[in-house]
Amino acid sequence: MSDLLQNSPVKNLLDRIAGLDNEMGNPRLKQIVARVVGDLIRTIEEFDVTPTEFWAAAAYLTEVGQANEMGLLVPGIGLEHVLDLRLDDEERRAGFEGGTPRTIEGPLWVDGAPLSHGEARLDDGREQGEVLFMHGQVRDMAGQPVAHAVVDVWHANTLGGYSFFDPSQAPWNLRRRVETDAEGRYRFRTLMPAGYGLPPDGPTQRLLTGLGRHGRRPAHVHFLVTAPGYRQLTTQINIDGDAYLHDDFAFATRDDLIPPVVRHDLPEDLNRHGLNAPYAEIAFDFTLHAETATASSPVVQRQHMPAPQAQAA
Ligand code: MBD
Ligand code: FE
Repeated sequence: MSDLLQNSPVKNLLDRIAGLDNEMGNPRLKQIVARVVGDLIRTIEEFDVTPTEFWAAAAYLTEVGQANEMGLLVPGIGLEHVLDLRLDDEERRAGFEGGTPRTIEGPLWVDGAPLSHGEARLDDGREQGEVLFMHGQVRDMAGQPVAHAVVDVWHANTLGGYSFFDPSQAPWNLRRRVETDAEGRYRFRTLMPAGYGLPPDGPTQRLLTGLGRHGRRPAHVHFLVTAPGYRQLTTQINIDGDAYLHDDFAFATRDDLIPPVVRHDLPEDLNRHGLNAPYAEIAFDFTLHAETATASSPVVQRQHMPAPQAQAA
């Protein structure tokens, strides 16, 4: 315990800082501000943080905001994953066991991707790469197909960049919403993504470098699966075999989210798809929980990083 906080003038100061000595404002905000500012004071004391160090930290947070990297810093310091673990716990307590595991949304989803029925092609044909067919079924916990679920999918290109954030890609490249058919099935053709790396000169990477860490993610595909009457699922699959599979800077890899990648090179398979190079196939089914009247919603409201070209779409 901190000596400074034990002494009553500082304790009194903390109450005044957080407005605990007045009747106005928001009680929950006051409690949380008192805790966070109190913990900061304790940290400053314990590590004898100098004013110069403190102002460097303040300038750092300013830079994170100016670079629009809050959405990278939060997963990088593991907090987005911690929020997932808390949602998991809450669901377990509410009796939701099993189903496809959630994992972090990340900062790069863009609302309103083009909607297709049953199947889609995600890439716009401007890039060369390994063709990937991904398909599966959306089912409920009883194994029954969920027709008309919407599988919103987004992923990086072969260089690890995402449309709207990577100006070299056309709007909506590698982003679609695919509505499941009467059997709950979805299917899409795309290009095998590469892993993502943090902007090397940005503030998030600078912090991680100071921690002796890299800013790499394994190759992955993001999903937001929604269906009326079912709990929304935000998840990802990782590409098996990636060097960073279990070394993700964002801590998002989960055991049930690493489906096998099947490689095809038989001439009849290539012909069937009109391809002249080997391709990859991933089968992955989503299992959703039916929504109940009492459980709290898994839907997370959050701001998204500004997507510079969103208007141009
Ligand atoms: C990504 O593609 C991503 O998924 C996360 C979580 C963070 C940065 C980039
Ligand atoms: Fe991602």
